Amino acid sequence: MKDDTIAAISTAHGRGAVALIRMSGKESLKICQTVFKSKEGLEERKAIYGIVDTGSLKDDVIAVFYPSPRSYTGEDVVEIFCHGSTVITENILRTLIKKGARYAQRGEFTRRAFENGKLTLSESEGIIDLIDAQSESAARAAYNLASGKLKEKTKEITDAIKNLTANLNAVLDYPEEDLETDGYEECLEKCREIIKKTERLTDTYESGKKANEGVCVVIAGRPNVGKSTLLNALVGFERAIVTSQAGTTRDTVEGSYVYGGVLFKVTDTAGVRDDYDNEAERMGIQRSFDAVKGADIVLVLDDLNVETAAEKLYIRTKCDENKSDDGRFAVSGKTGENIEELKKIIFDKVGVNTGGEVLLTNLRQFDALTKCKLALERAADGLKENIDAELVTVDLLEALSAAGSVDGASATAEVVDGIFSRFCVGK
Ligand SMILES: Nc1nc2c(ncn2[C@@H]2O[C@H](COP(=O)(O)OP(=O)(O)OP(=O)(O)O)[C@@H](O)[C@H]2O)c(=O)[nH]1
Ligand SMILES: [Mg+2]
Repeated sequence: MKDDTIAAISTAHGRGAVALIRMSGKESLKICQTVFKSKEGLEERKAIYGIVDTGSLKDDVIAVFYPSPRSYTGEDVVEIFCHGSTVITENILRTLIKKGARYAQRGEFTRRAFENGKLTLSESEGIIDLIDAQSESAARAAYNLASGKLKEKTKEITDAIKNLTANLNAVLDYPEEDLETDGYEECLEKCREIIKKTERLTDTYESGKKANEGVCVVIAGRPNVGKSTLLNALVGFERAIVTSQAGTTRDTVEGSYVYGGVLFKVTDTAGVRDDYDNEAERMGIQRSFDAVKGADIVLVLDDLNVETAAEKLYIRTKCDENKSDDGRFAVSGKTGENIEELKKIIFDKVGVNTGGEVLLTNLRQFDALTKCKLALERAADGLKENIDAELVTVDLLEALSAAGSVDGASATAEVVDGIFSRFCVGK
C-alpha cells in the first residue's frame, strides 16, 4: 500500500448534473471529514447525504466511504458526488489537496488497484478500453477483458504449463523408473494441447483488433469517379470537398460510421493518375498508395490496379446515371442508392466477431501469447526428439513467463507504465 492519499475529479471536465471526486489512500476518510458534514457519520459502503463546506463554498453532496480492502483500489476510498460545475469540483478538489491529498496522475487509481491485486493487467486494459469504446463491439470486447475472461483463459494456459513442467521434472527425478519414453510421449501430447489452446486465443486477435479499434476502409480509384461523394454518403455529412474537377482531393480525408455495432474508419484518397498537376497532387497520390496498404478493406471504384493484402471490393459508382451493369456492386453517393447495402456487404466481408467470446484486442496481448506459443512449439520439438528434459524445461519456463505477462505476473515495469499512461486522470 502506498503512503500518500490521491485525489481527482473522476467525471468528464465540464458542466454536468453531478460530478464525482474520488480519493484513495490511508488518509482519505480523515481528509474527507475536514470538509464533509452530515447528521450520520460516514459508514462502510453507504451513500450519506451531507454538506461540503470548503470555507469559500458550500454544496449539498452524497459521500460514500469504501474501507480497505473492499474498494476499487483496495485502499480506503471516499467518493464525493457534488453538483457538476467546474467551479465546485475544482474548489473541493483544491481543498482536499490543501488538507493533505495529492493530485492523482493518469490511471493512478487503477494502477493502485493493479498493484494491490484487485485487478490484473488485462482487466486494467479492459477498463481503459471500456472508457475509450467508440462502438458496441469495442465495449463488449472491453467488458470481456475487464471482467476477467482473458485472465481465466491465460490462467488455464499457465496452470497447464506448470503441470507439464512438474510432470517433466518427475521424469527427470526418477529416470531409473523407465518413465522416460512414456513420460515424454504423454508430455508431448499435453504440450500440443496447450499449443492449441494458445492458438485459439491468438487467432482471435484479427477480429478483436477490428472490434476494438474499428475497421479501416479505404476508398481508392481514379480522379472524379466519385470517391469523396461516396465518403460523404457513408459518413452521413459533407466531410470532403466535391467538385466536378478531376484532382479535387489532394490529401487523405478521414471519417467514420458505425454499422452492426462496429466502428468503420473510412479514408478517402486522392485520385490516382499519371498526369498529375503538381507536386502536391503527386504527394497526395503517394498517400493514396500508403493508405491502401494499411487498409482492412479497399473499395476500388474503377479498374485501378491496387496493390494490397487487404480485402478488395470493386464498386461501380454513379449508378443513378451510369446504368451499364458490369457485374460490380453499384452505388450512388449522390442519391444514396445502395449505400446501406454497401455497408452490409463491407460488414459481412470483414467478418468482425461481435459475439460474447473473449478476444485479444491489442498487440501486447497478441505478442505475449505468440511468444508463449513459439516457446511451446520449441518444447514440443524437443520432446519429440527426446532431448534433455532440462532443455525442454527452459522453453517451458519461457512460455510460462510470456503467458504470465498478459496479466502482469511477469510484465516489465515499462509495459505496465505504458498501459496506465493511456488512462485519464481520475480513473
Ligand atoms: N450523378 C452522380 N454524380 C456523382 C456521383 N458521385 C459523384 N458524382 C459527381 O462526380 C464528380 C466528382 O465527384 P467526387 O466525389 O469529387 O469524385 P472523386 O473521385 O472524389 O474525385 P477526385 O477527388 O478528383 O479524385 C462531382 O461532380 C460529383 O457531383 C453519383 O453518385 N452520381
Ligand atoms: Mg475526391
